[in-house]
Amino acid sequence: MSWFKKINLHLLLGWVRTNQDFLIINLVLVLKVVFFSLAVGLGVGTFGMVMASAAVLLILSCGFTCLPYRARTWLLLLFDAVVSVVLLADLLFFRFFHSVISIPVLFEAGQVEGVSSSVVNLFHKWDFLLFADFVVLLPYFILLSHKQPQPPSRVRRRLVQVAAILVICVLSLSFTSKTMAANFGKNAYIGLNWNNTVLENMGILNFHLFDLYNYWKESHASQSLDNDKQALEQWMQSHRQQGPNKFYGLAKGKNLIVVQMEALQGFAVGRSINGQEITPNLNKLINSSMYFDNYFTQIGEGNTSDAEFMDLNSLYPAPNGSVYIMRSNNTYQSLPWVLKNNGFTGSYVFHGNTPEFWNRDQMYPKEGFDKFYNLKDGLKLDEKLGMGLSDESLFRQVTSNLTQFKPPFFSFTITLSAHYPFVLPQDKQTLNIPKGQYSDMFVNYLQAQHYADQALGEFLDALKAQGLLDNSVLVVYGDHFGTGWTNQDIQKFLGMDQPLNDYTSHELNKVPLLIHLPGGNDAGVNHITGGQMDLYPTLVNLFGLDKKNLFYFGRDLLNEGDGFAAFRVYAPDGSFVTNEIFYLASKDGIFEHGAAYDRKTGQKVDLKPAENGYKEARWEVNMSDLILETNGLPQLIPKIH
Ligand code: GP9
Ligand code: MN
Repeated sequence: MSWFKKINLHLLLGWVRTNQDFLIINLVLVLKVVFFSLAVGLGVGTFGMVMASAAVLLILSCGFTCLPYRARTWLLLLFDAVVSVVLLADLLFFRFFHSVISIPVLFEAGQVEGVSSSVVNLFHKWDFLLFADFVVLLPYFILLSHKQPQPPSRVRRRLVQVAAILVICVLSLSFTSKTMAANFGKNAYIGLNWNNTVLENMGILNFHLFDLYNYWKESHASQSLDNDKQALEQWMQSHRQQGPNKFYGLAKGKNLIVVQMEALQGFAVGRSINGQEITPNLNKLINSSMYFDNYFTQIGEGNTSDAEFMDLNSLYPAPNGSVYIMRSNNTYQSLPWVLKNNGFTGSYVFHGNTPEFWNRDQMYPKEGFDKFYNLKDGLKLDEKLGMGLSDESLFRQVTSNLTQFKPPFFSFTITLSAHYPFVLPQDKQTLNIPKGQYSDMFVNYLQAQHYADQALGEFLDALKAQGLLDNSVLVVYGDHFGTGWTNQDIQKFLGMDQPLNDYTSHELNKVPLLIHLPGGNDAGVNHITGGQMDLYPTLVNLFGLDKKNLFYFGRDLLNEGDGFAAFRVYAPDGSFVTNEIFYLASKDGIFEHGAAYDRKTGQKVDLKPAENGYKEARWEVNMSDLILETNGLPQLIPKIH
């Protein structure tokens, strides 16, 4: 007990009393970090996570204790407010994207305005707890700062105390990160957006520090394609040879009309509710189209813009953030460029929103579009729905422009009315669904898709009436899944006898893809597995375009046998699907910790057959990242557009 006696208990209590504001704030913030962890479904967190979070909070705030009492009280409250706002922002972001905010995403803060109605819907009632402490702490701290005008200890002593706190906390943090590295290897610190290791073991605040450090390191590293250029060239050479070139050049000379439908998820297609078809027009179109029912969305955090980017370039979305925003200065060999090199007269893109959204006004010229019809230029906002122009009006205005273009042209239309939170005015909700059958969000989603389908039907009629359908290849696909409803909604709607699990919920990330050829030729259902990366090479083959000067990661769906789609962001890097198996990688980046499922039985199977696919998926996304980071396409394609 002698060591204990040496500590002057009285002194310690005195220190606690004079520093109670500092201790209370940090205790409250640690509780908030635990609240965050619970709210995003990671549980209360490990002991290490709580300690590491406390350590980083103490490091960031201990300097305040050197200041005069009144200043430090207010600064501590401000510190509490800032951390609470960060946690709330992370929480809302997580509910939408299933990941926390990373530095690249901050470049996209401008998008928040456009989706503000979506943001409001992301709040849960318990979120107010993140700010509830201010009700008590604000009056208490004001009182305290009046009662204790100056801290008793001298400046030198206070500095020693701060130094002691810093040393203890830094030691504890390095211990936790060493333990983590020993358990998970250096993988723990890479791919932070899909890799939960830091988040789970060190907490959200340390995650942000690591992310900041990674960002700083990457922006100072001189990345180069040199080491991988040869491997990429060789890979592409054999990749180009794949398949027997079936349907090659079938669409030569025709127009290409592509429609990307907002949040159109596969499960809505071909289904009815209370005897009413949800997408009757699409269902009819399927009968006269090549229909791909195993086509997956492969988007990352760039949502709609990622779907566009893959469709037009066959490069993967960025590991975080949106390529449209972060890589709009690169040179691309996008579909409009390739079509132009092959005799197309022009490429036109239509979207009923402001041109800045997703940085489209910067990106479209880079992708080779000749004109972007948007709310500031070319489109009239004569009927507003949700975020912008109604789909019906958009299609009307698209049609009147298409009739003016000289064939063969490429037109690309991106719909908007079925955007989250899917709320349409009463007169546009034409499905009869009694209240209480499903959650409001799910009902609104079905109504919105039904409305978008009706608008598409009007567009099809107009195309037919103008004779355009006979001279064009029409492509329709969904950009990504919808969100916001409950798993019970889906289970009930699809008549599933089991609740959704990790695997079955990923199977739901299918979106429809239809390719309609003039006269409804070669129609039929094609079960090949693929994803949005594959549209570009499929069209390149159909239109008989010259592949020599192209670099793409996707596969031609009309000539590929096995089927393959790799995922990121919504499943950890390395996840992929083929005709037979679905491999879901683990969030710690270790192959053996992932799970492979037989797609026929839904049962977990041996991992061995997934190994090659895993390696391929990791290689492809890493190489795609490298190409984007180094603006590498001009090096791989000598005569780029
Ligand atoms: C915005 C629209 C919606 O213009 O494309 O984008 P999302 O929020 O789905 O990415
Ligand atoms: Mn979208």
